[in-house]
Amino acid sequence: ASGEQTRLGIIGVPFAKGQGKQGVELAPDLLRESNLRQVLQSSDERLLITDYGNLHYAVDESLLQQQRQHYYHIRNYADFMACNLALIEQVQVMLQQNAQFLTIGGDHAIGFGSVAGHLQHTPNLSLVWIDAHADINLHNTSQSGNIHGMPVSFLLRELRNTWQHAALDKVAPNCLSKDQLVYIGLRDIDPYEAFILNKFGIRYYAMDSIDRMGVPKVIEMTLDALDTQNKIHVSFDIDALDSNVAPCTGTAVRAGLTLREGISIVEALRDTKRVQGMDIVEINPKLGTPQDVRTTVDSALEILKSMFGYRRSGARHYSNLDTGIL
Ligand code: Z70
Ligand code: MN
Ligand code: MN
Ligand code: MN
Repeated sequence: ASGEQTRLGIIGVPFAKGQGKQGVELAPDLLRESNLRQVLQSSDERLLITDYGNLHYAVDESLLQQQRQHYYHIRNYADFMACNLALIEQVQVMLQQNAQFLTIGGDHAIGFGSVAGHLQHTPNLSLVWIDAHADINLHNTSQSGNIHGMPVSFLLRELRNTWQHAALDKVAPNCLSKDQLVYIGLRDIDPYEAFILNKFGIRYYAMDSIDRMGVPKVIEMTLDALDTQNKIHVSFDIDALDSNVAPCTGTAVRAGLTLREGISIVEALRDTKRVQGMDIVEINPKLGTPQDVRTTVDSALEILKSMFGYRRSGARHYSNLDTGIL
């Protein structure tokens, strides 16, 4: 292989308490058993992959107290915060040792720690949140009490004051400004989430925008909106994809992105050479048939492969192949 190597760190976060269904915690090991490492490696042999295993965390008394006093009305706040505190540290370690990182969920509650950790290493960051859902509920607007529907509200400068008892200035002082966030793929937005998106003028390309403009235009507008100096974090909820290609997920929503649209979006982001962190979340192998699991994992691997090097148009870095045969 020619050219220099790119270091990629991988962390599994088997966290399932951001929603009600068991099974998402199995996804990191399932992707590993499905040859994630080999798939990525063969997509670009210049990748130097380090797998940091699965994240562990411990819940301490002060978090339980925050939960009892302020956040008893939502589910598993103390576990959520303990896991994300550990992830915030882990992401910073990975970025000290690698050029890029991949966080494998778990449910989307871990999007908070993954992006917050990224922001502590790289304060000037843009976020592309690819999802059927906006995940921007507040503790007092959520209809479900599930924290996987809230992580974005912990990240945005304009909303973090709604988590006044979470000590965010201490655990994650760097936050994201709303004009460095773009959503793609939304089609299931709660009423109060729509109110927030519109009140703050947050950019989102819901499925109707994709139908009207197509992926190339949506990507162009996304990249135009984001600061060209910034690194990019891509948080990919597998439920952004249509349920026929990603059936095994807690809330499969029909009429989503085709696999080709998903790959197109990820390729275009990858081609900016500014993507420094990615999440893949909400894969639940306990839902659906073995064939459904296969389909969902294969779709996830296609998405990850395209993010970390594979080109449908053919690899271009094999100058060592020029050995005189042609
Ligand atoms: C809803 C809530 C959600 C994923 C469901 C749903 C959120 N807005 N996110 N599935 N991945 O409960 O807040
Ligand atoms: Mn670094
Ligand atoms: Mn989500
Ligand atoms: Mn979702």
